[in-house]
Amino acid sequence: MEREKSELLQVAEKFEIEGTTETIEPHGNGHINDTFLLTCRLSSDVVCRYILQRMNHEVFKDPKALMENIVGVTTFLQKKIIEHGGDPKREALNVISVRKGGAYYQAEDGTFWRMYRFVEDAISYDIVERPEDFYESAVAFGHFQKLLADYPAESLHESIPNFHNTVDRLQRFKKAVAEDCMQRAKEVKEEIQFVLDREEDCHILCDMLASGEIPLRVTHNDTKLNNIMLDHKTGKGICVIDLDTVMPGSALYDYGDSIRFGANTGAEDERDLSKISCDLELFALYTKGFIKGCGGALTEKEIQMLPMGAKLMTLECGMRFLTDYLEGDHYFKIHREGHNLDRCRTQFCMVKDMEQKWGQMQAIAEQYFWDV
Ligand code: ADP
Ligand code: GN1
Ligand code: MG
Repeated sequence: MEREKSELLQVAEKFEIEGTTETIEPHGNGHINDTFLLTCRLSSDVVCRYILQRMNHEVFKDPKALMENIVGVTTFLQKKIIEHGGDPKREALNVISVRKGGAYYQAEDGTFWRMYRFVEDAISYDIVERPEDFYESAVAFGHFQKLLADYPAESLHESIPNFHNTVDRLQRFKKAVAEDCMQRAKEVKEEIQFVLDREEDCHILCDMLASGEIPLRVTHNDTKLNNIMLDHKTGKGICVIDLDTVMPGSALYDYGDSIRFGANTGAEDERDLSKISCDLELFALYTKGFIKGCGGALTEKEIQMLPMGAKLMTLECGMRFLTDYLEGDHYFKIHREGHNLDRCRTQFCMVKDMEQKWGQMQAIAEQYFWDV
């Protein structure tokens, strides 16, 4: 560990940091990148903190294109935030450049690194502790989408092709079942059948996007609660983080992914499935906040389809966890045997619960449509 720390500090020195490096520790609970919190000392009583990340380049095959997206989006957001009288140093991610130039550093061992200014006096939650936090995250994710409404979408690289193409995800899932390279399919027959029983659902949003029934927008695509920083003092969603997947997508992806994670009464990897359900109060709160944050931009059809967005993002994520389990856990970081299978089961349990509460979920979405 000490050796790793000194190597990490050497990487940190490649970036335009202020002060002298002091400590570096693993940070956060992301499933994809390796994240570290770096503390630098400016004077005896002033420190400056940064986030150093080893980008997962198995997942993001083209780190250069990825960082072009992030620099483009954060620069755009900073300008908008200034126009709105906000603080661009806190309300958007700030990329720290490499001393030799550029937004990322490639080490001799081939790993790719980037650095952000640490958003101070704010917190990201791994579970909803207070309903109002979930509401504020909804307003902020909706607002984020609104701010990016006129971003030149054609300039964005597709950092992960077909990221929320549920039909494509289904094909990849079927391939993993057919290949069964870890010989795990026999243990998860029930879960496999759960997906196959919902094959038709997987087409709904893709078809609507293709026909133009719902619009393609610039979206975040990974809106779980720990990808937003909430201000300590005001409780407001201050800064949307984890911009790796900002790409053209549907508003329903962003809305749905937040419900999947935050309206669940249990953790994403809970083993006791009796703790898993879709909390309709949280569902209603998020719906209200997201519609408000989008500031009138959502179409009637989109609002009508919000419950479907929630169900399909949850089904898709469960299918992704199951695919990774079948393929030998190479995509999502795992911390125990069967971790991806546990995650898959919570998602499917949540889908089942949503199906039972379908009428109520639709009534809630409709109510907020008329309220706005
Ligand atoms: P991953 O893609 O692995 O989820 P994230 O970019 O979401 O990585 O970072 C992981 C965690 O690190 C976040 O959930 C958050 O708690 C923390 N984090 C990331 N960037 C910042 C930042 N600029 N300021 C403060 N905390 C951050
Ligand atoms: C990953 O990066 P992180 O931990 O915020 C994943 C999301 C999943 C989520 C499930 C790039 O999000 O798509 O919904 O795990 N991100 C990527 O928790 O695949
Ligand atoms: Mg994250």
